[in-house]
Amino acid sequence: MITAIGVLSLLRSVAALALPVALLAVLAARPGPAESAFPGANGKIAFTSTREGAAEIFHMNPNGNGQVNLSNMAAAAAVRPSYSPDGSKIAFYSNSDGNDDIYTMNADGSGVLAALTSAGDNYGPAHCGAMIAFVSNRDGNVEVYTMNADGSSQTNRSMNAATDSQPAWSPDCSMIAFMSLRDGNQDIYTMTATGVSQTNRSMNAAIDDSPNWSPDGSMIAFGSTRDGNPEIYTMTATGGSQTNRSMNAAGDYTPAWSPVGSMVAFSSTRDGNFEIYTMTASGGSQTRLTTNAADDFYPDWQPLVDADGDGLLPPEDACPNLPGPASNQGCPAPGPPAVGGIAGLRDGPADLASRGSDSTTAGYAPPVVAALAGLAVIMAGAWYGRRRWQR
Ligand SMILES: [Ca+2]
Ligand SMILES: [Ca+2]
Ligand SMILES: [Ca+2]
Ligand SMILES: [Ca+2]
Repeated sequence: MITAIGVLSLLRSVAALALPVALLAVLAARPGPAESAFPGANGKIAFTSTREGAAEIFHMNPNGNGQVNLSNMAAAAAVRPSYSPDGSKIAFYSNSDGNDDIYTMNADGSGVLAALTSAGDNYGPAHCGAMIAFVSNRDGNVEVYTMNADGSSQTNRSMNAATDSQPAWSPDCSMIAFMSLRDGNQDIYTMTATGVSQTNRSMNAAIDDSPNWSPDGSMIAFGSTRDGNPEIYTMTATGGSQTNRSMNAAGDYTPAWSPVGSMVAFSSTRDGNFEIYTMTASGGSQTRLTTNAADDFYPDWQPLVDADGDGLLPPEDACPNLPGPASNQGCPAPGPPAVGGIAGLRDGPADLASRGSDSTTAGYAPPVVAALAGLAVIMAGAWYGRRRWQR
């Protein structure tokens, strides 16, 4: 069941995006987005949408095709996806247990863990693999916290009486950008992962919010109203070269850098309601990806990483994150980089052939074994996906 407090808290988040600029100025200090951009190939774009009633987390291809509800929280809501650096996990927040708490799931929507937080309202997560940054009001005012990915060691890092929210990791997880009201208006700050060296980087009297670090660590994209309406800006990570990139009279919000670094996803109301767009990092080629009368907002871009060094990326690399042969259930042992890999399969013939006599595939023609293994993975995935999505 959703409590009134949970609904209000969630609506407050959604309303902050849907209200006119004047009200946004008042509400933008409330729960907001937190983004993380990590280097890799460009994977899916996850976002929040109200198209099926309560807010849910969807993903889509970077061209807008294949829009799928990943969270399926039924009557509850799931908001603000944040991919882990290897693209395999999504942190989000939900009111499914009555108040806003941080959850994680696999990037395909499976494996939702129990709430990682409990006391207070907890929202705006930013995943960094071993660590998750998030926002909580548990200590009496809004602060940026970090915790381990299993929910342990929840620690207040901002430690300031003003509102501190919207954490975003630097790509090496050593720094956190965030929004704070401590200097009298919303500005972008940076601090170390343990809260040291908190520094105002945007230094502008207008609203500056929703920071998102570029995958090479050199730039921060953010939202600002300094030119009279909400726009997407970029600046260097120390606050230099602050530049309006979206340049559109409508509201433009919540930038999310692509893992390759050349593109930025964002949400905009320019076509009458909240939709997801992409543009180049300098503001070119602004393109709408969603076309739905409901609100589509809070994009985050999935990094695709060759975690085991075999030269293949997910989804072709079906088991990219499992360590050595002993724990590689259902997956071939990691081998040297594949030479001439087969599209759609984890390993190429050269990789399989290099394993020698300890390979369980000895005696079979390598391409046939690889094809059968790939087919089994695809069928298992399809079965699991159908089972989950039909709930
Ligand atoms: Ca605070
Ligand atoms: Ca400001
Ligand atoms: Ca604008
Ligand atoms: Ca829409």
